[in-house]
Amino acid sequence: MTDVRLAELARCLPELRLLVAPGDLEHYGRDWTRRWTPAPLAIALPSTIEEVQAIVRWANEKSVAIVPSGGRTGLSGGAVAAKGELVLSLERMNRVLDFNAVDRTLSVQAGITLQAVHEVARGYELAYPVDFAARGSCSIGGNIATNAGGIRVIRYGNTREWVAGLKVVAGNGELLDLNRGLIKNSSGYDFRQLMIGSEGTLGIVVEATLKLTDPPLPSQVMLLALPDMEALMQVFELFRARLSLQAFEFFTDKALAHVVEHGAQRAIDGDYPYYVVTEFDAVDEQAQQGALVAFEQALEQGWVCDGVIAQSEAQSAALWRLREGITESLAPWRPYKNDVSVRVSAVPAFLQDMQALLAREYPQIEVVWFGHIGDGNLHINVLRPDEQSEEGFIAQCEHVTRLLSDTLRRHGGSISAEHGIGLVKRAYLEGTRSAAEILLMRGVRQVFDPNRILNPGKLFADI
Ligand code: 2HG
Ligand code: ZN
Repeated sequence: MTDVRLAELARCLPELRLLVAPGDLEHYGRDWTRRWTPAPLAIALPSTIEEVQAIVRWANEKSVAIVPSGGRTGLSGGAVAAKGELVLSLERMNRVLDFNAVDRTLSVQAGITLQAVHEVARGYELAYPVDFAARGSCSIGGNIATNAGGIRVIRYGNTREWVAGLKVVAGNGELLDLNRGLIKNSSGYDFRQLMIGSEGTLGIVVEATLKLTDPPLPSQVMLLALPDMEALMQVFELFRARLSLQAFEFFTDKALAHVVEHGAQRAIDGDYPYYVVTEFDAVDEQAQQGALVAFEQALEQGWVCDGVIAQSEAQSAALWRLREGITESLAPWRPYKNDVSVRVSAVPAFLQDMQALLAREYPQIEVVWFGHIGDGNLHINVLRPDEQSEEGFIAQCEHVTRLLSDTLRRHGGSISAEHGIGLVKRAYLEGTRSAAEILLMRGVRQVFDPNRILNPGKLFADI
């Protein structure tokens, strides 16, 4: 270990696991964006809160930046370490600490995966309802840092709704025990909520107390084929009025082509431009009948062209794969991603403007969109043509994102619905947040992390 700063860290914390092998630096220095070349100083894998605190104090003394790291499944560069930072991975802090049956809460260390939380909750005949495709690798700490959303927000809301308490190591090494699982706590500023979505720039989440709820009711999954974009919101309104929706997700024919190419089973014959996967409570025959009636009404109106209802768990999983497998099927292209949102009522007008913008600005480029339309959240994945250079492609996408940011501003939307700002979107923050807000955000950051050692350069340029 040649770096003197690292040698000192190793001396203060002889038990701390530190990695410096090139393969480890590469593995832990990047997230799913794959745009930046990883170049961290080293990787620290603490196993206790005390170790995390000591690392943060050392970083303050030595002016070393820290990149907090969970499952690194992020899509905005929030966990990228490309400038000699110390990656502080919570990977070893992945235990369940406590289940409280009366409070219906589960306390966990930050490095536990979302899937493990689901499984533990299920074991207690309860549910942790935040869910999305990266569940097997993403960590709860990372979910909290980005206020992750996913496929059940329409029913259950974002991560923010499910955090009853947080333990956080602030930028000065102080341990904060925030809200302690209380349901009611009207005692001033709620720092727990401030930490959620702060992308590791205010503190390092080390433990979380999560709220659990009743398991979802028996449900059914339906796939619908739609003739046009207008029909999407009409079907959504009809289904929301008639059924108790757990999810309402959409994707285009282009997304379907990729996911099928990647091994998923096509469930509807014929070519249609838009598809919806929806899941709804179906407790009894009457509820199932209600779904068929809604479907038939949509058919009569010309809002849907075709549809299938899953008849088994395996068929439900196969329909979900058509939606959940999209990101993985596109990964080889390393797409440029936008993750935008508007209020649900603004979706039709926004979509019109957005469609026109993308058609005008990306005439020769494949653009794949899909997302959580019932939450007003759309994912746009832009695929680089083989003949275009990486730099030229990114420059073009950044130009379009600037225009998209203006469009979003006009529609009162957000440049990041659920993936976070990270490095990818920090140049567009002012399209979504006012100058006064950004100034206050910087001020808050200064209070929690006076030496700016926590994830500098993420969320906003660190000046
Ligand atoms: C999803 O909804 C994820 O599947 C990923 O948020 C979105 O890859 C994307 O753009
Ligand atoms: Zn999403």
